[in-house]
Amino acid sequence: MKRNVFITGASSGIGKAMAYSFGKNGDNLILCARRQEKLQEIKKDIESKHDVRVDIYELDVTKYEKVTDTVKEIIKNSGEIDILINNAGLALGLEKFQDYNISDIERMIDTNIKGLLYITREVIPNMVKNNKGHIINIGSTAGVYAYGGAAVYCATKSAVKFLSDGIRIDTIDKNIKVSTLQPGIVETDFSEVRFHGDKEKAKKVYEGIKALKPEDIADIALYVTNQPEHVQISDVTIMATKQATGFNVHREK
Ligand code: NDP
Ligand code: 8X3
Repeated sequence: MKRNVFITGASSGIGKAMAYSFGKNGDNLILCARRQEKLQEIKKDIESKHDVRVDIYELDVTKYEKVTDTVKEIIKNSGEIDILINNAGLALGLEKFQDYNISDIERMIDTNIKGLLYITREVIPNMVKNNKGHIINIGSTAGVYAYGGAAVYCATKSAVKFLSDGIRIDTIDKNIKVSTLQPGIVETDFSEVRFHGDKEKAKKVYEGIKALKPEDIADIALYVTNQPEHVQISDVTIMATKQATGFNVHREK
């Protein structure tokens, strides 16, 4: 049976790679992000390669009313959501907390915490009613090991881990699985977004280390969802071989 997999932030990086891996696995996809032109291209490409249905929705996860309307529309169009992957997220800035721009702080909290909560709060009642579902939340090694210049980003990803744990407890009597994936450095547009479009600065983050690829995380997400019904993978932390903790990275000169 084809599963309906709803991925937020599917227009680039890890979300896009997950769309391809679940599509290849034969799952129907519900993809959302703000950039529609990117989602259009992904839909066209995946539908041309695999016998799956790809529905796309323009959605900013920070807008609560839009989230409620969109989730209603998705359920009307696709039926049940079997797997929800809360991936949309970002870091903004890398500076001492005392120097941080307040709008960057608010956007990280609004996207990484409130956006994830809005989506999950709208999707989960049906999972509870149907007594079935899987929620995968994308945390980060930043939620496990704080590092300098990223206090707020680290706090948002730590919140993701504890939200997952709390939701898992609250749905313990249902056949609902909740998994947190916590990647280390993955080479995506993440750093370009963090540095407000500064490509040179972004490139340096990935210099001298063979970083993870978005496909590495997508493979693991698929594995986590392909376990027998009685097996729940609660947490996975994934790092490049030359990364030992959130901030301990070995770079070749
Ligand atoms: P990208 O910048 O490549 O992708 C981020 C995705 O999030 C885009 O599809 C973007 O879509 C979407 N997004 C951002 N803000 C919103 C919003 N308000 N509403 C809807 N969608 C939004 O980065 P990554 O793929 O690396 O990041 C994906 C997730 O992985 C994030 O949660 C990030 O924190 C996490 N992560 C990344 C790591 C890394 O090293 N790259 C490591 C650990 C975790 P659009 O702009 O079109 O809306
Ligand atoms: C992204 C990984 O190490 O840049 O969550 O914070 S890191």
